[in-house]
Amino acid sequence: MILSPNSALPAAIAQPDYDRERLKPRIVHVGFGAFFRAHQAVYAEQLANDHASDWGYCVISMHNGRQKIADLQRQDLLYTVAEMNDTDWHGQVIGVVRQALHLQVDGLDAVLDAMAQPEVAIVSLTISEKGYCYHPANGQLLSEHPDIQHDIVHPQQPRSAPGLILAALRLRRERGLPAFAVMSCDNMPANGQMTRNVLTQLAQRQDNGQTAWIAQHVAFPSTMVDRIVPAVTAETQQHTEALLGGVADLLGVACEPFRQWVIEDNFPQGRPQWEKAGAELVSDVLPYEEMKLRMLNGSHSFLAYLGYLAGYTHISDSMQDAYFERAARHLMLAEQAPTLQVCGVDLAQYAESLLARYRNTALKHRTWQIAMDGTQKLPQRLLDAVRWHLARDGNVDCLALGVAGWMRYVGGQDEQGQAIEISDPLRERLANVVSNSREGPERVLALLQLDTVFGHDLPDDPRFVGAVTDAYRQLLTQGAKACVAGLPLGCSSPTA
Ligand code: CS2
Repeated sequence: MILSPNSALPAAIAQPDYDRERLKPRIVHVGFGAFFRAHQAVYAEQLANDHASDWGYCVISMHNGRQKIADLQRQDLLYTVAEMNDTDWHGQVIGVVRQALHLQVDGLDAVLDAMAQPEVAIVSLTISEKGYCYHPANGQLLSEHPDIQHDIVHPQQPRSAPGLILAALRLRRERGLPAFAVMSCDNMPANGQMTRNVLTQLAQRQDNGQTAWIAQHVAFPSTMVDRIVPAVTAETQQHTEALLGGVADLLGVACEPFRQWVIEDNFPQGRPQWEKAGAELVSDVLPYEEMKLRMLNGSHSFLAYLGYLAGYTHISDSMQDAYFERAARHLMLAEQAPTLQVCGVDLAQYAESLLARYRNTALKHRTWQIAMDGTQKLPQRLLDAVRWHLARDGNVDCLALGVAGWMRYVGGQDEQGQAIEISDPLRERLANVVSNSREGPERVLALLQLDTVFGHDLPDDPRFVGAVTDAYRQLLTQGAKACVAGLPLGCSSPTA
């Protein structure tokens, strides 16, 4: 039996306590992944339950996730979110999705029509870094991306998410409707500004007179989103089924109890009252985004690469190693925190709260999962802070070891000589660089030539190149565990 509105669920499971018919799909969300289900949808659910909000969602998947959309439809657009800590799980059924479409199944016209409904005020996105088709090192449109090349020539048949949004905006304009706000909920600094850059540059290349209209009418609020939502496993599904008293949920997600959302308050066509569900609406999100990207995501990536190489399957496993915990704390406080400008946050306390979240053994957050897409993640997670320190002649030991860990990881073989399955949009390019360079410093130099990751400045900086090469050499000779244990962590760091 699968989840439906008539399922008899245990009393402990919270269920929609509002008339779902009353909700309108006023937000179209592109990217119906686990993160959206466990984050933004949960805020909307709280608003519908406790504050009579009528803000519902239309969710769209573009390429992957056919089965997910079909499953969602089978479950009358319901699914469960389970919050887990070391001792228990707490489940809640989410009912705010009112419509679900798949670009390849339902077709472009249906998708564009949903995005061009008068009540749509916001299009939000969780398409991961690579979905924006941007250049991670400089934040501009990656015009050589094959989907962008396609969308430049065929604006009416978009393949990329930026192309889809432009086509929907064009349709709204033709129908005489107001624009919608475009809200990125992915982990990049200034994600609103970046989304604006990408859309505007693609519109310019398409050359159909949309650029000025976009500049005038489309808002691109930035956001900082935070909740650890590991990929769903068979174990999660079984656990969810037990929680639901034997009812199966094909879309259940499980996550940590913590959630945070900081949103730039810039929604000309209106927005839900997210603040009533605990979100922070601010005028400038960047300091929060940088804090989260560098302290949380930066240490996550560090733990992912070094932890994977050291044989730790999950982040919580790496936290059992006192040297890994010490290194993560040092990275956060000595190498990332000084680079931040956020006010009114106790960063030492923030670091401790992150480490406590990482220790949650129920999460089973795989280092391999976080290690994915490193070419899209390194710039904002580690390299921005590297640049900050280089400009001040500061110490980058941990940051350099994190970068070297990534290089060793994309080499494709772990410390036992077993193959590593690399998942990255530049996978082939990485494999090429690896097979055409000799193991050791030569490989470091070859990987540093990836300009969408390192830009042109870092490969030219002897201090950075030296630090990464040293760390890489040590990784080869001593292994990840010993390198992390041997980090010289006493050094003082400059302050802003
Ligand atoms: C993680 C993030 O997979 C990753 O790269 O670092 O998904 C992280 O769990 C979230 O950003 C937490 O909010």
